[in-house]
Amino acid sequence: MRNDPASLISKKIIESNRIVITSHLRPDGDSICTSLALSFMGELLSKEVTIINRDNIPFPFNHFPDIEKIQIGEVPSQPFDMIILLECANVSRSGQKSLDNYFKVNIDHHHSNDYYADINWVDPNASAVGEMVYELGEKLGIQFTPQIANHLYSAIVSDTGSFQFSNTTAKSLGVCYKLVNQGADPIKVSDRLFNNNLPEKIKLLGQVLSTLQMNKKGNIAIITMFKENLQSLNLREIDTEDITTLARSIKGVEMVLFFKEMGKDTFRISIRSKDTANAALIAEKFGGGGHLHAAGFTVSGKYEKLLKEIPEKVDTLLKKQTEI
Ligand SMILES: [Mn+2]
Repeated sequence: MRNDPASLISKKIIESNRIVITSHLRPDGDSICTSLALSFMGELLSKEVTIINRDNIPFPFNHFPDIEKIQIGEVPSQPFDMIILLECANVSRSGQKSLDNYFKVNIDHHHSNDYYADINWVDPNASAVGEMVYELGEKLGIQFTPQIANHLYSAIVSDTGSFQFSNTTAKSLGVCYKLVNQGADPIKVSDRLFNNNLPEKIKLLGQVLSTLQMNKKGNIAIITMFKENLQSLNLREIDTEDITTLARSIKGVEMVLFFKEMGKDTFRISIRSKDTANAALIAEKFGGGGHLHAAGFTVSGKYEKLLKEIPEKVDTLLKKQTEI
């Protein structure tokens, strides 16, 4: 037996009977769909597989098939043979408190990972954990069913932004090619992912986009969502990623600053960036954090003042980045 992490994980899965899978807090499409695929793979091997996440399933994944398999709550402290943590940089990222006595498997495709588990498989070159779990399935000799193929394909499409983000590689496309051959339906998956909007959401998009401001240089776009936008449309929390994507599509824009009013004179600012513009480095300067192209921080102050000051500071920081 080879001793690369994927082979070690497949060996451990074969030896185990009862397996539990969990994802990070505020789980995303990649971890949710991959956990479903992994659970069906386990069942093909006659394993008893349970998925338990700390946080609820967000839209639109809460309407995905098989989603009822995912339990929300605490992983019990004992009765499983192993736990698989998907995209958790450390145990606390899972929000689970009773994992001390577990045999832990850590599968992640992000750079920053604490290598805390008994087997750590961290591959920053993978587009998604969906791609990694496909490889694991091949090692396990799984006959991929259309159901499994659809979940893994959804995971990869979701994490690559429909093959538009920089994590799209020949390998991720190659895995998707195989998944479609094994029964994944790209049209159905796209429909589930993208054609599920409420009319109110589209109205909100109009309102937020109408706040668009550009800095003088034209490399920073600023949009704002006020509490009253949500209230007037009777919306509570809603995924606003596609609004940012539209602002980022403006020619010459390197970075989008999305101001979200959280309370009186308090704003959460989400940063989305393109190419070499590093969103995480900017967010860190303001006490926040995140990834290369997606990060955020919170600020307090009068909106008009922040709207003037923050983009200026961000542009200065961006300039410094290009000087390095
Ligand atoms: Mn992912």
